[in-house]
This record gives sequence, structure tokens and C-alpha cells, in this order.
Amino acid sequence: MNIALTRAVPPTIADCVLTHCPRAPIDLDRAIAQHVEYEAMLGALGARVERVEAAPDLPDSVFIEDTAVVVDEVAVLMRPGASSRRPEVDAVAAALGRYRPLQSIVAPGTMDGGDVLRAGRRVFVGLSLRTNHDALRQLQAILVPLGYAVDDIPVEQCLHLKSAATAAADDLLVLNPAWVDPARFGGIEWVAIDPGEPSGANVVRVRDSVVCPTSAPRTRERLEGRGLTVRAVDASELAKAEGALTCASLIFSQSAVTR
Ligand code: CIR
Repeated sequence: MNIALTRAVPPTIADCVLTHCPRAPIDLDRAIAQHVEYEAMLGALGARVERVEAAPDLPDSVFIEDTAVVVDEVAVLMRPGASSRRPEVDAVAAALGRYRPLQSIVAPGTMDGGDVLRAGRRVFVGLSLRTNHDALRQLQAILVPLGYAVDDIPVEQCLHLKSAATAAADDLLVLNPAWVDPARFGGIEWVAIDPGEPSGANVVRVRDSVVCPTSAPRTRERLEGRGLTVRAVDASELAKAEGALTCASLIFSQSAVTR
């Protein structure tokens, strides 16, 4: 069983942090409706959706992915790069503590979960405006002894590594070669997005299926051409807050692996 932790769209989302996007009005009702559809899609694909207690005063709290990295053996609590986002972590820690032993990234490390891409036992960490070398070393100290290879990738053109690349399967990435160098992924096979669809680089895996944004239909076709089962959801309102599909959930298998 896969668990998908999510968190409600807060009424303060208009005050979200923005880095690359110009501020545009967000239709709150529409954002909430799209988020509910996203949760329903995760559920339809076989995840059990659990909402973490809402944080109405934390404008970016819907982007729960940034608060933790969950692997089979442990959940690592992030120290988000934007200081306004650090209060998001405690409630997620309480929820994750029911499923995994917890570890934490500590100061002076900063890391957003959106910078951590896992494909099987390989973990790639984007060094971005949000994620620094100190946190990379801390994550390596936690995950390498568990058998993960943890490598870094520079991120300069976009917010997070997963704005530019995500795993469609353990052995297949979908990526935007304009934003990340495919050679950095050490030989893992990859599909390029359609060049006009940068949002297509961020897809969510649920069991054997993939969810992509409706804004990336040609990238969807490319993934289907690789034999993947692909569904689409409209996430246009949260995109105005610089959020992509993976940002709005933390998906992991229910049972922890103890070593
Ligand atoms: C932020 O700038 O932190 C939020 N407005 C968007 C975070 C998106 N999260 C993600 O890509 N993992």
C-alpha cells in the first residue's frame, strides 16, 4: 500500500514565495478544486491519501514535498531554504513519525524535498537556491550507509531539480535538457519533454502509473510511447505559486524496512 500525504491549499497562498514566476492572481476556489482532483487521482491509482493538519497561515504549506524525503528505511525532515517555510515541517514530522524513523537536516544545511530525485537506490540532489552543500553532505551521511548512492547536480535555470527532471520509473527519467544536463544522471535512460512543455518534466509516480499535467499533452504521448500508463490532472492554479505536481504530495510505501 502506498501512502500519499497531502496538505490543504491554504487561504493565504497568494502570499507564497516566488523565485522565477511573476506574481499572478490565484483563484483560491479553483486551486482547491484542482487539488481535490489531484488527491482523487492519487487515490484512484492506488494510494491511500492522508491529509496532514492544515496550516492556513503558512502560504506554501500545500507544497508538502519540500518538507521531507522519505525512503523505505527512514524519513529525513528537511530544513527548507526559504525561512518562511521552516514552520511547515513540524506537523509533517508528526505524521511521518507513524511510518518511519525520523532524521533531520540541521543548520547550516538547507534542503527542499523538491531538489531530491530518487530512482531506485540512486538519489540525485539539486544544488539550487534552496539546497546547499552542507545539507547534501548530511543527506549522504544518512542515506549512503543504507545503500543509496547520493550525487549532486547543479540547478540554475529553475527552482528545484524536480522542476527539470523526475522519475517516471526506477529506470526511466523524464527531463528538460534545457534545464538539466542529462549526462549528470549516470546513464539512467531518459525521455526528453516536448520542448514547448517545461511543466512536463515534473510527473508523479503512483505504483506503476504516472500522472502528468494537462499542460504537457505531447510529453504525455512520449511517455505513453514508452509503454507507461499515464493520467493527467490540471494543476494550473498551483503552478502560479511555482508548484508542480510532485510538490503537493509525499508518496511512500506504508511499511518501513528495518535493517
Ligand atoms: C516555493 O517557492 O517554495 C513555493 N512557492 C513553491 C514550491 C514548489 N515545490 C516544489 O517544487 N517541490
